[in-house]
Amino acid sequence: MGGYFLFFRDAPQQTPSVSQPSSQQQPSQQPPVSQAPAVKENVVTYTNSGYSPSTLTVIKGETVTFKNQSSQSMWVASAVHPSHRGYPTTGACIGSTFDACQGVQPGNSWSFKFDISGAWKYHNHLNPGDTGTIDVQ
Ligand SMILES: [Cu+2]
Repeated sequence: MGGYFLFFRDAPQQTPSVSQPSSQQQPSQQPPVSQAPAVKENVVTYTNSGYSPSTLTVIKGETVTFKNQSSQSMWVASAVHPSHRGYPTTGACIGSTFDACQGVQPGNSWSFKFDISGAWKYHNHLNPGDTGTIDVQ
């Protein structure tokens, strides 16, 4: 008399794998965080009537560009003429490093980065009556 055994293989339970959404897409996507900040340009324009604006306020560490749109050369230099020692740095041509150290031709410009807080007066060394102030905060 033959018998047979039924072997029940205890197969691992195959739970149906929960199908996950391949990528959960958020309805509201955030814009990229690393957007370059809008470049704020600090410009002083020099014309035959002088510097404009006469006082420019900037943040410490910012750079100011002096554009010569006059018909004469423009030599931006720290007050006080002629020692140019108002801006408290040294090592340039006369006194402070806040000094173009040469005439900037019409149509050209000269830039300086202000790392020290204060209200810094300057003038056109070639026409010392033309003055202005950079207020560094
Ligand atoms: Cu001067």
